[in-house]
Amino acid sequence: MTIEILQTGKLLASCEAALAQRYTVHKLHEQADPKAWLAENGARIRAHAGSGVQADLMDALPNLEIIASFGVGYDNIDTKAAKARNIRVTNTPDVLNDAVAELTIGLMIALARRIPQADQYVRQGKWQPGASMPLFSELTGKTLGILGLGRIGKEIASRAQAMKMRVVYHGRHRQLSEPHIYYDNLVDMARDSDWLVIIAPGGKGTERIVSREVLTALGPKGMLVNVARGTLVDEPAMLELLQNGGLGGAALDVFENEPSVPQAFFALDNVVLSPHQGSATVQTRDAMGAMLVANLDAHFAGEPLLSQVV
Ligand code: NAP
Ligand code: 8YV
Repeated sequence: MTIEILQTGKLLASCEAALAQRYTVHKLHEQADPKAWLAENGARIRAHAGSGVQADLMDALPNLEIIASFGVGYDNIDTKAAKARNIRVTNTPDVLNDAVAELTIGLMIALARRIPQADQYVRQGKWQPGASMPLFSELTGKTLGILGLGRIGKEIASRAQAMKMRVVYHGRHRQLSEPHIYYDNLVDMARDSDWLVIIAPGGKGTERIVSREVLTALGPKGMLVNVARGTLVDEPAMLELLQNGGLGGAALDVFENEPSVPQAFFALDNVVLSPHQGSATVQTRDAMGAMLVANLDAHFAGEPLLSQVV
């Protein structure tokens, strides 16, 4: 008898194929009446593959043993509820560090040099004899404050150093093995930085920690990059400061209510927008899918999990 598992959303094709080879996969998002399907079949489900699992779904799956999440961030899983029900939770750390760090540096250069705007300038025929775009800034010699010097933050730091930037960081703890200057206060770090990159986890503990005060401290020449979660930033305050010159610019891969992005951002020249693409390369997404599957396989073989968060 094969093990029955549940998806509640579409997954990467290579990941879905690997799951289908090993397990009987049910797709809740393809059911005409998901609630009725759960009532009838929920008790047979032993694993969830994907992301975004809340307590009500756990209750509808009384024999759920494991939630194998696609992604390193697990702010969209109720880990407290999982723990209380003895459900294990896994994620996909490390395999995406390089891809996210690459995109971060890419967004920084794109914003500093207005690469998307320059592309539009040429395409729209504005590059005429005698015409030129304004001069912009560069990364060289600037100070980068990293909020969250974790697995991905460290990869961003080493790439930023290759861009001849000075790196400082803020987190809840000083990391003695790191050579960069530590700030225990985020406002102070923002005040001393030219760039602020956000790469700490989402969830209740970090909600809007990049407050109006932090953004104001970063200031009119300051550049913000968010590749973590939209929830870490006071988005209305950020928008207002970008509009009135209180903040120099922003490169945003994540948003508070994504994929819905406030239209007001579209009118701003000091902004670069990206649709949550941090890990979005074939090689990284394949590796994330393989890790999700490997966690399920380990669980059902009674072996140690690769990456357990609960
Ligand atoms: P990680 O290794 O756990 O690092 C997280 C860092 O954040 C740690 O250095 C931690 O330091 C700091 N931190 C945690 N809570 C904090 C708080 N309340 N205040 C200040 N700092 C805090 O995580 P990671 O693997 O680098 O991933 C980071 C996040 O990136 C993920 O959770 C995910 O949301 C996001 N992400 C986004 C994309 C994308 O596509 N845009 C892709 C992958 C990941 P302390 O413990 O010292 O506080
Ligand atoms: C997404 C991410 O998970 O890993 C994370 O935390 O934010 C991304 O890698 C990925 O876009 C899948 O939805």
